[in-house]
Amino acid sequence: MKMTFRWYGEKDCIPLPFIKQIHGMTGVVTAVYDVPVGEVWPLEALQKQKQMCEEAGLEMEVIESIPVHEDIKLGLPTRDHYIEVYKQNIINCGKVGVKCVCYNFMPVFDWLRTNLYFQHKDGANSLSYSEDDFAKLDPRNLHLPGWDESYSPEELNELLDKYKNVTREDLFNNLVYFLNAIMPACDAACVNVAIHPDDPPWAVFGLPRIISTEQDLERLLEAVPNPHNGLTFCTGSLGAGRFNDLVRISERFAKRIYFAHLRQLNYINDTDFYENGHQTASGSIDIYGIVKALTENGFDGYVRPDHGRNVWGEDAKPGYGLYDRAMGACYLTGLFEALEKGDAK
Ligand code: DNO
Repeated sequence: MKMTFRWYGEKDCIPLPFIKQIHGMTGVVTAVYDVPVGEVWPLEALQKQKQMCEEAGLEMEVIESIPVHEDIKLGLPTRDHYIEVYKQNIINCGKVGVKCVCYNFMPVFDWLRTNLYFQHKDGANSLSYSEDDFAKLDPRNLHLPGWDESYSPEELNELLDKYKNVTREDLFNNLVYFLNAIMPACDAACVNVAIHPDDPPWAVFGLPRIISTEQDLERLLEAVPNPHNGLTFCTGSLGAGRFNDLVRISERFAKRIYFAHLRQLNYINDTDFYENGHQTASGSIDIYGIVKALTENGFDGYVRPDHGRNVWGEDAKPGYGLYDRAMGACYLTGLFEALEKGDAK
């Protein structure tokens, strides 16, 4: 296990030396942020990013994410061009020592929450999700909390129209096509790709989602058995679906989980939840059981404390403050140490 911390590059308000001060931290998870989706990340940009990390005593072995162009998800004839670009990005990542690339295959939208500042009784705040609030959103006129509004309303409408006839099956086939096409680059560069599950793990706005359940993960690994094809195990994403047994998923797929995002959720009712500090006692996700299942079943990947709260007056990028993620990292490092040494058996 290697403990890592997400760092949003030079624009992140958290300086690298602060991350280094968290004991047990081996490296950061980052990306090249200023190149549009579907273009090659210049090798120099990756080298510069790596150098900054190394100067702070941190590794840069995980990239989150290289975004997948929508034409690839849609299966359009232009996808082959964007796949070539993706392959080049993997090769460039390999050249600077990256070992794992996280990506997702969610159409149009990435993670979705309805409130970025859910107030806790103790004064902290965190992200939360309410089904009623979600139902009020209009995907064609959207101002989503945390969504970067990277499309103009016209572009968004055009894109949503393109997905009208894309079924779950089509999307899955397009994912398999993409993975089979990039595997030779992964083999050559010694890079694992690790798909991030859907967040939340169900279809939203009528758009299909295909990486939401244990069966979805199994199907994907079977369809593309190359060991460079693996998983990002995000407890906050899969855990939003009460139907997912996260301990079982950890047990079954431990060896193909190359990257674990450990995040705590507190269920309010059958659909709604808020995020919380990482400790098992702080919510509905059995973080201890998950770490135990991972360590006992051959997990040897990267871990990062995922979404934390804003505490101690911090007003950080939602989910990505320093303090609570640092506390989470220390808690998780302790759990892993005990379980890897077998003391907790
Ligand atoms: C949210 C993140 C996601 C994740 C992407 C991976 O906080 O976990 O945005 O980075 O889905 O491609």
